Amino acid sequence: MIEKRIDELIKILNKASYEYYTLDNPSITDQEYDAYYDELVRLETNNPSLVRPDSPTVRIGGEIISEFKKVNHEIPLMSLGDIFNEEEVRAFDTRIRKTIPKPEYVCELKIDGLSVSLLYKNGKLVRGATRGDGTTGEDITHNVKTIKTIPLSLPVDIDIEVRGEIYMPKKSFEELNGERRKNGEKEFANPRNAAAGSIRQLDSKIAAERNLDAFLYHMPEAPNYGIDSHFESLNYMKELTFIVNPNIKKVSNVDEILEYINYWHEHRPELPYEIDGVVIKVDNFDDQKKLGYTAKVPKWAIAYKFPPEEVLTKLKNIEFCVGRTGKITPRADLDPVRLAGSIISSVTLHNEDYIKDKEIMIGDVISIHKAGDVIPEVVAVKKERRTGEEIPFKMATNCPICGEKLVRKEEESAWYCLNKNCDARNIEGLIHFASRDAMNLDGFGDAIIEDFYNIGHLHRVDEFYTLSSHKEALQELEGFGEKSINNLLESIENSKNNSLERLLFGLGIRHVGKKTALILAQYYHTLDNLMNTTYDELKNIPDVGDIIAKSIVEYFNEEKNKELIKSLRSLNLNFAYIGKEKQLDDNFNGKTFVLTGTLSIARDEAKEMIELRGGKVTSSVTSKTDVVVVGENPGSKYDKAVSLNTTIWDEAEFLSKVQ
Ligand code: 0OW
Repeated sequence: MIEKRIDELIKILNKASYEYYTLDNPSITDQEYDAYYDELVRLETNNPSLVRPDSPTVRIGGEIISEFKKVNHEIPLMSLGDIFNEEEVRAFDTRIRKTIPKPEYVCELKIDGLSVSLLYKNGKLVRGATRGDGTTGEDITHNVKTIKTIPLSLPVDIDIEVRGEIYMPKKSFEELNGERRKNGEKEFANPRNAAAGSIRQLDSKIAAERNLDAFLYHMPEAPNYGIDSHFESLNYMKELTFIVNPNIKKVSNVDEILEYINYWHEHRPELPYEIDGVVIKVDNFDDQKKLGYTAKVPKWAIAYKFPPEEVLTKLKNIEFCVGRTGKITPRADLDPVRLAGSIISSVTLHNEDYIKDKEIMIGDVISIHKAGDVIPEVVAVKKERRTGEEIPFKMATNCPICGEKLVRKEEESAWYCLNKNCDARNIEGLIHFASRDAMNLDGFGDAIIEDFYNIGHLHRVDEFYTLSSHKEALQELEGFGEKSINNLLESIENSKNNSLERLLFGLGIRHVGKKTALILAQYYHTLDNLMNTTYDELKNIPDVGDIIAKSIVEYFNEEKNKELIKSLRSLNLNFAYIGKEKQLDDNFNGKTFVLTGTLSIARDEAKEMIELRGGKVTSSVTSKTDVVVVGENPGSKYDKAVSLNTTIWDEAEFLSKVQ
């Protein structure tokens, strides 16, 4: 009977998949697996009504959802307090011992991915959800099903929720970024961002290709299953065929905790996935209950965060980059080195003073780390490594691209190339116009823009809109097939409908950044109103002021800019503001906000919500900060806010105020 055969095949295949991916110890060969799999596909194709939700054929994805449904977590997903050094580890243990004289601890690696909640009914996976703000997450079931170590069904037909971390293995991350580099797409900064970007795909076929994996580490209702301790719950999850991290250790004193921390700080590079620290938990559930919780985190657990990874490498040379404003930025050319999940081969040296302050010489061995986990930065020069061969740094005197003599504005630290026809400035201007925050011409990598500039098809931003007449040149670009050319031309065509602030920002008017462009677009509504305004009116707009007003009036008085606007108009670009109107709200109006940690909504979205209500978003916490909005894994900004006693909203509170 077909149904019976399908049931048999699903059992065989899911068991084989568990042995292969979770135990790394298959009991049938790949050929046997494929034969069973093909038979199941045939039976399902011929009997669509008999397809089961726990069939391994769902692993390849294919379900496309239109948007993410919200999910309410019955039991909120907690966050963790952070500590950063040995002294704080000892303080944690001392604090615990005040309530629990002889605690047992469990030490776990802190997987650097994104939290997930898995719900099983009658032993079948029914829902996967992101943590969100802890109480409201997003339904990602369609993507969770493509993760091969997450069981589609359990060996027993029970209802249970388990929680853990979805991550992207380092190898998969390297491969994915290699692909994206080849296609001229923006690379992911680190495996966590790559995992978050992958799990938030609407099309599960894409998620299925991303080789995501997971470790489970928490049963929110373990006591209901007759389990008395965290370590026992981990063993129970393993029996249920969940994948639990193999490096979890039970210890009974703080020295063993520190030993575990030091061991994994040293052996972290050998792991096939990124970790950003260690999680320490009191093991016994009665003890956890006695210790209790704060508003956001359990008092019986803590996350020890490793210091930002620092690596040594050689500074081979210093090059000078010319920005679209003509600003010259020295950049260190390094011996490529792996740092926190990516390969670093250059690092900015900001300006001449920065180089002199750090006494950097060409040929030096320097240490670099990732400030804020993403941007590589020079920590120091290893002077003791000097051999005498090093070459003192000399600031360029002429533009490396056009030869123009460089000028340095008084009191400014930067040198500039003021040649308006400098090729580098023009190329950077075109790159800026196409960039994500400006006209967002998708698929236009910097190299392609430079190519087209050099062969003469793209010298001014309006020429983006006549590229379709150079299709043969596009075809010659490597990696540019028919599909990617059409995608590119389509994205250029679509950009004509952008709201005015994108065009204003894209034009690269001096001192008119993304924020100012939005203020001007919301104030004037059309480009013509802006072009016909007066210096006085501009100057009096809040957050515009004298310098920006002068720069705008000068820009629109220049003949070549008038000519450009005329050309863009004839190409039918939208010159009107079509963004969202401001609605001032007392919770936000006139207040300064800082966002920290990972929010379930995009940063830009949260920023726009605040600005549309009259608020301002800045990047660092000061005494002038009115509110700090705290997401998952908040960083030092959260600690600063606590120390300054700044108002703190978690994401739930923020979302309730923007409703
Ligand atoms: N990232 C992790 C991890 C872990 C939770 C449940 C009880 C207290 C927090 O590897 N190994 N264990 C927990 O335990 N949480 C982890 O990650 C959390 C999720 C949200 C903030 C932390 O990253």
